[in-house]
Amino acid sequence: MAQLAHGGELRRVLDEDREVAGLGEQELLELYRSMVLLRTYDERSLVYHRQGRIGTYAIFWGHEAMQAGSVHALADDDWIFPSYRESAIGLLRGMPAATILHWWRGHPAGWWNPADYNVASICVPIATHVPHAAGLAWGKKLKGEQTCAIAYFGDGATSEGAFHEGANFAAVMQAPLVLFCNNNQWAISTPLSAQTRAAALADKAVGYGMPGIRVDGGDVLAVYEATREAVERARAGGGPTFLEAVTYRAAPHATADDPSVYIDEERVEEARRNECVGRYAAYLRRHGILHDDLDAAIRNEALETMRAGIAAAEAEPDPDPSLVFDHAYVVPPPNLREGGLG
Ligand SMILES: Cc1ncc(C[n+]2csc(CCOP(=O)(O)OP(=O)(O)O)c2C)c(N)n1
Ligand SMILES: [Mg+2]
Repeated sequence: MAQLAHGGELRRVLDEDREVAGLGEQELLELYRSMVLLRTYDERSLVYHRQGRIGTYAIFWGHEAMQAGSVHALADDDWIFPSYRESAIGLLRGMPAATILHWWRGHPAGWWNPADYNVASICVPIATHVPHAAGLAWGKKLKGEQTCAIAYFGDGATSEGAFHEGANFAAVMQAPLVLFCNNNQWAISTPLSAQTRAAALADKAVGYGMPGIRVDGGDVLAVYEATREAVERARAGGGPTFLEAVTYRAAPHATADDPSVYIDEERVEEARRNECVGRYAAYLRRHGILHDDLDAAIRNEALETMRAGIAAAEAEPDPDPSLVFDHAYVVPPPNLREGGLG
C-alpha cells in the first residue's frame, strides 16, 4: 500500500555515510563521471550561451545528482522521458554532446531517433510527456517485456492535467513507470507554496494508489537507491512509483530569467555551498575512492568532450531556413510563397 510521506524525513545516504548494497568502487566512480560530465555540460553551456553560440538555455546546475543517480539505476533498455531540465541526460546513454548542443542551437540535427538511445525527445510543454511515458510503459508490459520507463518533471508539473492523467493511467494499468519529480521548489518564479497545499508532493501518490518516496535530491546515492527500488518494483509487476527528489534551485530557471527579483538569496547560497557534485566527491574521498589526480583526469575528460562537442556542432552546415515551414502548411499562405519559403 502507498505510504503517507507527510513532509517527513528525506531518504539520505551521504550524510549517514552508509554504503549502498551492490555498488562497488567502479560503479561509484562511474556515477561520479556521469555527474561531472553533466556539470561540465551545464557550465560550458552557460558560457556558450553568453558567447552567442547556443540559444536560451535551461540551466540544471545542482540537478546532476537527481539525473545521474536515477539513470544509473536503470537498465539500458529502459526508456527515459526528459523535460528541458534533463536536456543533456542522453549523454549518459552515449548520445554525442554535439547532438544536444544542436538542439539548443535550434538545428534539426538536434533531433534524434528516440529508439537509438531509448531516450524520448526533450519535452518543453510541462508534463505532456507523462502520459507518453505511461503509454510506453504499459505497451512494454502488454508485450511481455521487462522494460520500464522513467518520466522527469518538476514540482510545477504536478499541477498540470497531463501529470494527473499519466499518473492515474499508469496506476490503473499497473504500468512499469517511475514518476520522477525534481522538486526544486520553483516553477520559474512561482514558489512551491503557491503551487500546492499538499504537505509533500510525494503524498499525491496516495491518491493514485501508488507508493510515494521522498529523497534528498542532492544525494546521488539516495536517489540511486530509491530509483532502483522503484524500478525493481515496476519490473516485478508492482506498477508505478512516485519519487519526489527535494532540492532548492540554485541557478536561474533559464538564461532568460533574473531570479534576484523573487528568490531567497540566502537559500540559494546555502544550496550552492551544499551542491551535489562536491558532496559526492567528499564522500568518495572519505572512502579512499577519489583522489586529486583521478578527479583532475575525470574533469579534463568531460571538458574535452565538451570542446569536441561544440566544435562538431559548429562545423555542421546551417540548415535551410525553409525547413521550418515544411510540415506546417499543406498550402503555404501567399506571403510565404512570395518570399520563396513555401
Ligand atoms: C504547458 C506549459 N505551460 C507553461 C509553460 C511555461 N513554463 C516553462 S517552464 C515552467 C515552469 C515549470 O516548473 P517546474 O515544473 O517546477 O519545472 P522546473 O523548471 O523547475 O524544472 C513553465 C510554467 C510550458 N512550457 N508548458
Ligand atoms: Mg521546479
